[in-house]
Amino acid sequence: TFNGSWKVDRNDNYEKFMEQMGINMVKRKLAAHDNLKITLEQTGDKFIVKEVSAFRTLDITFTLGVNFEYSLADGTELSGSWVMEGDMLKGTFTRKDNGKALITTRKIVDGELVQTYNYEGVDAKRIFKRG
Ligand code: MYR
Repeated sequence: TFNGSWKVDRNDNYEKFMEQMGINMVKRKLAAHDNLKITLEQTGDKFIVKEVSAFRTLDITFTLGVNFEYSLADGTELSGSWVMEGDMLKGTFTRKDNGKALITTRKIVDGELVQTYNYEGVDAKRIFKRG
């Protein structure tokens, strides 16, 4: 189960990914140490995600397979949805400003929540521990 609170522990290639997203160096440096904490609460097909970081606090609700809007901390707007593929959550989002795809997945691996990101050929991961 994904339910519970997760604190980011480490990143893999996240700065390169943010660079590919067009985020400037100052913001990348800040975002690499954003102390992101997400709390996931799944009930059937519905999720409530509480996101807390150095930048902001927000609640997101979505239903698997149903499109919703999400804005990144820098204001970039995405639209897309999450689906379950086996025991993995897969999110397919589109940037509203340029139409390009951002693909993300969440999976529990050895008790950690591994979130992958792909944008325009660059892959990254953020790995969260319970807490
Ligand atoms: C959620 O489930 O947490 C809400 C929806 C998330 C949508 C996709 C998240 C992509 C985040 C990319 C961060 C990029 C920073 C440049």
